[in-house]
Amino acid sequence: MLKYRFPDGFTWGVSSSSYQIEGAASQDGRGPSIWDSFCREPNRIARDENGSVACDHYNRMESDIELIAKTINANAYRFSIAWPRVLPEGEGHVNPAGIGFYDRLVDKLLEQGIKPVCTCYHWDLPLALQKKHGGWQSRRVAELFAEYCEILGTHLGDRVDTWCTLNEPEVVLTAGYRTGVHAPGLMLDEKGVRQVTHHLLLAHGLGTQALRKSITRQGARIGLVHNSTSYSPLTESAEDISATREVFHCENSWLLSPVSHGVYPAELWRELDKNVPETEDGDLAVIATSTDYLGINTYFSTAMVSGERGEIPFEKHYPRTLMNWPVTPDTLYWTTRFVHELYGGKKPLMITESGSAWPDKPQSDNGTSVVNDLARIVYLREHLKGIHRAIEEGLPLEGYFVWSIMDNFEWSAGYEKRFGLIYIDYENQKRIPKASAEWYRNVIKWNGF
Ligand code: GCO
Repeated sequence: MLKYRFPDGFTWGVSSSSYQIEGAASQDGRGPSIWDSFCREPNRIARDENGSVACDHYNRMESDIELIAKTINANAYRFSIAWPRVLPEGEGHVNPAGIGFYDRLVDKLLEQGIKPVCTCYHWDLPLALQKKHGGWQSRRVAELFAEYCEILGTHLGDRVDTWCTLNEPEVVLTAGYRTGVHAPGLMLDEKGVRQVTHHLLLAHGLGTQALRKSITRQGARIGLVHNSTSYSPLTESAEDISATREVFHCENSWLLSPVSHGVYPAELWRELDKNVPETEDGDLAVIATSTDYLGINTYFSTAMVSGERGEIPFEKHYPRTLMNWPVTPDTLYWTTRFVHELYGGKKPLMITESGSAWPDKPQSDNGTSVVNDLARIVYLREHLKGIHRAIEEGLPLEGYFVWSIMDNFEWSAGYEKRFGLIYIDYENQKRIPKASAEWYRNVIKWNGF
């Protein structure tokens, strides 16, 4: 008997991204990305680490997918495609070995009974497009992204179950173009950042249209993956919920209002004054091109109370993960609820990333290496209770993807921050399924816990 039973057909997934796990950075014709270049700049990445080898997944893909099937048996696997592996210059010549790798990956997933969920862009922009056009500062890159999506749809669109156009445009623009802590490491002024946002949103709309016309799989779905800045009411009083919803809208509407409603939020547009982005007629209609679901990535939230804003005293005492993020299990419920109320309409939602980093270390148990990541199990269990509540209340939440399937390159933090259900020993590329993998496999087997 399960205390938390999930609907039949609920999608239990795991997530990863190309630059964080593939390695093989210059193998088989892959062109350089902005992250290959960014990692070579001094003091950008912890311990000057980089993704040139990572988990060597490019050379271990078949055995990795078999391991996912055997140790977790996820229904779905969300991976991303490295644009410069398919188009080394970002445009023009398609690299046969590059698209061939993803062709084999999709076939391997289907052979193992795992639904392929494909993210077209998870931050590894071809360096050639940064040099030639200035990356997402250029409208041309949004158009080239659509051409790239059409190539993906043409080659993989008969088999991929679900497409994600962009992963987290919010993080791309904030970390890549405002604070500069991510590639391409720029610190633009407000108008520059808003123009980058507009081009990313335009890329999502144009990419959706390109996929829609090139994919042939019946019932395949296309959507955006948004990293929500999340808030949870301190109490469930009407006042706290209302105040929290208002802050949630204010912080997420710049991206989600155009995508969902075809308009930039009027108040924020007025506040921006001369810093509003240059747009062309029809842009907002393209950005609002109909999609089939909305993916939400969220890891923690800030507690809010009506009448005041800012840090709640006891928040200092929340347990924190290795990323120093507070453990706030209510996040998934409230984020799902607010996204649905504000932007979702009838659109299905999926939690496309949720997880936690801990100081995982293998121990020997009768000669076998084990990783008892009990904190991750508790994190997953408590957060899934929020998912279950949302579903019980009728919210259209159809899937959950753990970030991440395996430890990987955590961007500017490098490899120290381990998020995986599978431990990676980077000295010898050994894979060790953690206790959380076993726990999650049982959740999937029983469709609940
Ligand atoms: C993100 C990215 C992932 C991160 C993960 C942990 O959401 O920032 O999609 O690539 O590695 O979220 O920070």
